[in-house]
Amino acid sequence: MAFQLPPLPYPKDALSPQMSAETLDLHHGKHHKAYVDKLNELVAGTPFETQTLEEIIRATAKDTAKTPVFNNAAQAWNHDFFWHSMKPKGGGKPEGDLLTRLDQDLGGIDKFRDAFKEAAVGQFGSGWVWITLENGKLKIIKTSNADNPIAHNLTPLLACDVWEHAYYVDYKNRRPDFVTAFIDHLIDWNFVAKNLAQHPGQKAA
Ligand code: MN3
Repeated sequence: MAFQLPPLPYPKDALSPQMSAETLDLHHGKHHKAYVDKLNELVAGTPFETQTLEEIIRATAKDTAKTPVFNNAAQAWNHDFFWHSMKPKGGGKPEGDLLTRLDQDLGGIDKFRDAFKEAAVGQFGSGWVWITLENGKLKIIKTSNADNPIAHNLTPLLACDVWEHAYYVDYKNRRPDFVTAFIDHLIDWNFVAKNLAQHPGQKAA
């Protein structure tokens, strides 16, 4: 059973004007699809064919002979996670346990905004910015190219794609404006809370 391109969790025009239908058409329909198609090509007839994306990512993360498989499996996973990190009329502030954790671990929503933006702008070239869970604490990290938290045994909670293809149609070279719009209008904090709740063993005491 070949890997499939998962559908977007909302209509293509649902994130407009912060992320246009044109961007989603290209980013999901062309870029994300290309990673899935390439992965299928690379794993055909190998044991990876029957594994999950997460299993492939863990198995190939440190194997330089398998870099193309890692890159395409990770990008296939990263993009699906990114689509679910956003929702129409998202942004604002999280609630409940997640808000407490954000206050404790990241110094509150304003400090989070600054640190997340700094990480996004500071990522040289292509990559991703994440909220992860590390040793029971929320943490902001950035990764290059296809690299992701799963490859480092961290738990991803939120992803923002900062490859140029994520924002060039709507923001040209203005990555900071894209990331500000992502934080203020697109983040689905319920998705973050749901991911956090799946790791109760890592909750703060
Ligand atoms: Mn992308």
